[in-house]
Amino acid sequence: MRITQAQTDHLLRHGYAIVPNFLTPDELSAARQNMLQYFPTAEELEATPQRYGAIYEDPEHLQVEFPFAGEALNDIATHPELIAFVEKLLGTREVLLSQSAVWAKYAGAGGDYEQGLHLDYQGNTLVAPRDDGAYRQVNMILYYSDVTAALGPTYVVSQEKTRDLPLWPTHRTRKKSPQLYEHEKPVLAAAGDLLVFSMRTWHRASDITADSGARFSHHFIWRAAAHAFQGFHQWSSMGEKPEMQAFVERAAPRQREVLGFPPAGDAYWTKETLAAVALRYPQIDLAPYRS
Ligand SMILES: O=C(O)CCC(=O)C(=O)O
Repeated sequence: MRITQAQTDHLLRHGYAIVPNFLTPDELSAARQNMLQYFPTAEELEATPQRYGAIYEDPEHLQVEFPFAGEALNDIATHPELIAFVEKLLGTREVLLSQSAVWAKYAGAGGDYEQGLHLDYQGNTLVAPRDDGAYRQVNMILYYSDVTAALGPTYVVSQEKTRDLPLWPTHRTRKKSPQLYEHEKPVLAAAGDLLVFSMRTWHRASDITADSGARFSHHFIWRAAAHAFQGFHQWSSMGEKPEMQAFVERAAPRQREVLGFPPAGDAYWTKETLAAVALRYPQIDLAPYRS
């Protein structure tokens, strides 16, 4: 496993863990290439700002959601190492990708990226987060560029400092909760590093103070399939997108399963459904579902 037991122990104790070099150099390079289908490099933006008016109009919302055009970002979102880690942590094989979005931030584009310390659960569960077993949701940020102190690092607060803090309200200002901010730490990351954290972990994005450069990141949330009171996306709502068509046709069965696609052996698969799904996805290999 690329995420070690020591890193898992750190996550359980502090509510976050940093996994250096989670991605191989080839995976990182493919992810960066894929990002460039959506966003220019910092150099390109600085050299030809006139081409990218939309970036300057709304620099704080340069986010794109799964499914992506291309293969690398989709494959990383459904990476077998991420799936295996979440399965182990939640103690169940029935896990779902709940959210996957890439995000670009640029120095000098006029964006204010500073956030207050917060928890993410308001949009991800109808109740309040639990961190035990399959109730846990797993948040991740995978960095596709180096994140120095000046390039908007994520700040996290160890749960050792916040166990007695009520989970509501989910946002705390520096003015009202200065003691919480005293415990925050920046996650200075190299491209390819992964931050794993919990729905109960106070964290925030910070501003880019560098004069030039870009921060590219990929944000994920995972959950157990059993808990419909949790969840951000129902992936079937993206079923009309050509990117989803391409992904479903090309992906391995396990990659499809973490979107909610029925596994091989599921009672859903009959002669009739096999024929209908083959019509919908002409390129899919349905052999695993036939046996
Ligand atoms: O991008 C980051 O470093 C953190 C983002 C974040 O916490 C959020 O948008 O909720």
